[in-house]
Amino acid sequence: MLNYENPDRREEEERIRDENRLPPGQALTLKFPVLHYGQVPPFNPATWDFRVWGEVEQEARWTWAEFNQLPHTKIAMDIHCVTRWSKFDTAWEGVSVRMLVEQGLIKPLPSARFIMQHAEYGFTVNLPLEMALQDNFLLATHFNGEPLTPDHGYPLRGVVGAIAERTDLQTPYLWKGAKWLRGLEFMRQDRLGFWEKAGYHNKADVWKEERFA
Ligand SMILES: Nc1nc2c(c(=O)[nH]1)N[C@H]1C(S)=C(S)[C@@H](COP(=O)(O)O)O[C@H]1N2
Ligand SMILES: [Mo]
Repeated sequence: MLNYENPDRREEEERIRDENRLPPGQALTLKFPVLHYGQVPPFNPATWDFRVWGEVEQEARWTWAEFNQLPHTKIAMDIHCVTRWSKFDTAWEGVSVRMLVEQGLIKPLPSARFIMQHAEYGFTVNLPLEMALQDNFLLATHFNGEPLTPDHGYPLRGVVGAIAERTDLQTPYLWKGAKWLRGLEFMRQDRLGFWEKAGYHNKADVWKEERFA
């Protein structure tokens, strides 16, 4: 997958390593590999919705048109895949869960401590609520200024990565963001998502190399 002979790639990797942004066991890629289980789902803007339920004061349901009216934000992140590729300075745009909470659009109950991302075809990913509220977790609609491509999660995906110089944030591997996301369930107790049940590490910290359980 990675072209180790590409001099640009090697040079870039050295620069990034010098900046202490290359986690252990990772290699820089200039490409954007596609990884998922199963098929790329179709998208119908007339029937698509995004739901919020569980440990919240009030359940929410937004149509695609409504979702696009929510406040959007942009962040740049380094993303790290458990299969050992990392991609640096990727630009994302979308909706921040923290902002939804701050603006009262989602009101988690005090009992809410974890979230489950629910995607098409029953795919799931769990995260501590604390991490979903960090600046480095986004419900993303755009990558590098363009709508997501179908194989990267169009129209909406969770995405999580490292923000350079924000050493205060925990950074999990990229699988902790679900492509083709359709909802968030707020939970009292943790439950394992799809890859976590398959043996991936529940915490998935890239700096601790928490790849597999
Ligand atoms: N719906 C869905 N989302 C998913 C997955 C999946 O199998 N299904 N795989 C995860 C994994 S293992 C990775 S590494 C990233 C890959 O994202 P990318 O294809 O945009 O590189 O998506 C994550 N999100
Ligand atoms: Mo992955």
